[in-house]
Amino acid sequence: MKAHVTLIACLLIVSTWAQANQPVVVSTWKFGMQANEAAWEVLSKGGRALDAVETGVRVTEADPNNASVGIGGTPDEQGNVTLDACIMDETGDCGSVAFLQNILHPISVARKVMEETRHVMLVGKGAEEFAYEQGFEKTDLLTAKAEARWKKWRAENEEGKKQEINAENHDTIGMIALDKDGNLSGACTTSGAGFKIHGRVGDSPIIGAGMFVDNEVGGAVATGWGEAVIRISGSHLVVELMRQGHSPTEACRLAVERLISKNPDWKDIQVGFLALNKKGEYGAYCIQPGFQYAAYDPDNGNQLFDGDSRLAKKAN
Ligand code: SD4
Repeated sequence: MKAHVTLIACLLIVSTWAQANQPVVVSTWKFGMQANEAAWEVLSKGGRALDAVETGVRVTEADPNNASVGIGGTPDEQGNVTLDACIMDETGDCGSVAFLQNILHPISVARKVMEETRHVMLVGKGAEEFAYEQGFEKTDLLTAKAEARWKKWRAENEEGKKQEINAENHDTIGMIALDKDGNLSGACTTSGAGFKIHGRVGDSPIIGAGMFVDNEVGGAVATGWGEAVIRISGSHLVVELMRQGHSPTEACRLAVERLISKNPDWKDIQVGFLALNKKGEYGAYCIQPGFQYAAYDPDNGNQLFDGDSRLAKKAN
């Protein structure tokens, strides 16, 4: 009997080891390294994935030198910084804000929408008023550097000219975390496409497009030209592909192939997907070379990776 109990205990320990690489946090772009450090502070103390992703992306939102997230973000064609963000937890609960102005941490407003209202998404003036009601302060998000970029752009471009997503213009932070209890959450926050039409909203605050989490399967985030991501419900597609048994990298690759099939202008745009599954495995795939992501896990620490890309692999 005693031997029996010992055997069961050993099996349980081994199966826990084999179960998952956790906690883990992954996020988009090089600045994801810094955001991961903040998220790891939460995860390594046994904290919840939801708290980790909110804490992590707030670092990027507060960085005035990041030209595509939070303060210092590139304005729209009229010179307004307008922000989009969303958050999702392990129960499938989610919150989102879009076209939000004058608020430093849209991700935290999105979390308040999730936790304090019966809605999922608030936009524009309504979202801003809600933020003030929740105690957020009014902040001028247009830095001198961003204003100078806008003035230069205005001098060089006709109004309404299509803005290409290029190396300087795609810095959204998307983050997915798996905590020690095996629960997943995700966050995504951005100032969107630089010099966009006033009122334009991209994929980043759209649950299922810019970010999606299913606690049974995994989570995914998108970065790049949001219009193309919305057309295929990109992050939801990546999660569904993982549900079908594909690895995170393969799921991201198949989603990029789907996106290519629906967007004839795909060679002119950049889109990248990043995914983390329930086992703690992660991977990414993008159209153009150059997309990087950061991953922090207990075995390897915080590392920066180059996402595989379609145009690096095939000469079309
Ligand atoms: C958007 N997807 O608003 C965002 C922009 C972005 O990396 O990801 N930049 O379309």
